[in-house]
Formats: sequence, structure tokens, C-alpha cells
Amino acid sequence: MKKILVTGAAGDVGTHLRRELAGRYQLRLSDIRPIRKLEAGETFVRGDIARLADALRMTKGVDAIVHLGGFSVEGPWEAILRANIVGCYNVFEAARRNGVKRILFASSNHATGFYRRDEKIDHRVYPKPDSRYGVSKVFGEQLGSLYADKYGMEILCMRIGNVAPAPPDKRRLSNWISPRDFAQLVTIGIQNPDIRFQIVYGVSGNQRSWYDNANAQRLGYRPLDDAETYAEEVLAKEKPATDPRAERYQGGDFVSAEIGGDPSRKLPVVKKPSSRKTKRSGKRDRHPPRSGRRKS
Ligand code: 15L
Repeated sequence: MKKILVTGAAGDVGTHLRRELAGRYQLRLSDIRPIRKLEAGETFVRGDIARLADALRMTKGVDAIVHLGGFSVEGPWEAILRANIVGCYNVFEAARRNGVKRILFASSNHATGFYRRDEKIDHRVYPKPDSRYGVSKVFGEQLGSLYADKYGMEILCMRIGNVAPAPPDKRRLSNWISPRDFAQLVTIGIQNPDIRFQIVYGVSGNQRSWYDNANAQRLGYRPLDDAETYAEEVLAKEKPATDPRAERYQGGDFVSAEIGGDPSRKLPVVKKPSSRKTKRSGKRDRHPPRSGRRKS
């Protein structure tokens, strides 16, 4: 049975994953916080990924790593830097030194949170992070790209939406992922022999999805759940939006956090060297160009 390290295992996502993967793998759990109750097939290594020595200890002798550890929402730069930049680097570098080839990186929908909700994006779009947190996820993806190309490591970046038993609000009707669908994606990430460097969206098969998740499907992902099952209940409870920007962009309130000023003010016009005219009005397009694509 494969031995899998799950970093950040004490968090919500880690807790769902432990339950879903029980019995399928030997799980080595790590976190900066203690995990008191271990189930059969689990071991625990306490440590801080911001320390390379700890990361080396955690990653020794495993077959693959599910890297969930780090700061999981927007936060002060020092916290993001320590956990998500230094910590992420240490996990990748420790894996390389210990000969662990495969890493499943918990990226986030906030790596592309500044795409509008009326756009459908795939894994090739240029990142548009909506926060320092989002920037740190883009960093992790690009580190994965480097380690795949330079050192032959096998990296799956999962741009995770919201992992929960049910979608909590309207925004999450588009980016929710059920624990069992997340576990399916993780299992593909561990088992699929063809992964070199891939980006997928960690979302269920939601009718209101903002994502073309064809890349995940190509790797074998067949989500079982759809947030639409909960739509009526969720929309009945939904409070009116307080900020039009949070409503306009996929990242929600990660987008509007710290912008300050009048929320109804116009969005900044992005100037481009050569002016682009819209077909209908002949006026300059106010929005940034759609989907600058990642080179393959
Ligand atoms: C994330 O990346 C966060 O880790 C999680 O707490 C949620 O806020 C999620 O995104 C989301 O966008 O719903």
C-alpha cells in the first residue's frame, strides 16, 4: 500500500480527506498543530514547513505528498510569506532531496479569482490572483512547473474551490467540491502514471461552474456531485451582495478585501499599448483582455 504524506492534515480539508482515503493508503499526517486521535493506518509527524529540517523529516520515505499545509485564506504578508512561500518551497525542495517525485499541490480558485463570473476559464488561462493568498498559490504552481521541468518531478496543481459537505452560499454553487469528489481527484493525482505537470480545477460537476475542467476529465476525473442539488436552499438564505466587485469576480470577497473607498466606483481601465475596439460601440474595451493563455 502506498505511503502518502498529507501536510496541513489538521485542517478542514485534511480532515475530510483522511476520512475519505481511510483504508486506501497508509497516511502520514503532518501539521504544526497536534492531531490527537489517529485512525488505523495513520501516523503523525508534528512540524513546521517553514523549517526545512522539519520538511525533510516529514517527507522522508513517502510515495507521494498531498500538500495542503499553509495559510488557507487572505492574511498579512508575513504569514503568507512564511507558510505559503517559504513553507511551500521547503516542501518541494525536501521532496526533491528525499527522492519523492510526486506532489499534489493544493492551489486555489483564488489563483484566478480576478476572472469575471461571466467568463468560463480552463487550466491554460493566465493566472489572475485576487489576494496575497492567491499570489502565493500562483507561486506554488510555478514552483511545481520548475520542479517538473528541471528535476523530472510529477506535479498536480488542484485549484480547489470550497471543500465542504454542502455549498454554503451562492458563490460556492459555482466552485464547491464535495469531499468524495475531492478524494477522487486526489486518488487520480496519486495513481495516474501520466502526470508530469498538470493544473486542474478542484470542483464538483457543478451546473453553475465557471470552469472548463476538461483537463481533469482527461486525467480520469468523473465528479459524482453537483452543487445544484442544494441551490434552492442556498439561494433562499443568500443575503444581498454588499460589494459589486465581490459579486462580479470569481474570487468574491477576496477581490474586494482591502480595496477601500467607494465600492460603486468604476473599475480601473487597463491601458494596452495598442487600443482594442469593441465590435459593437467602436469604443475602447474597459476590461482586460480575456484569458491570456499559458504556453504549453
Ligand atoms: C480557498 O482557497 C480557501 O482555502 C477556502 O477557505 C475557501 O475560502 C475557498 O477558497 C473559496 O473560495 O470558497
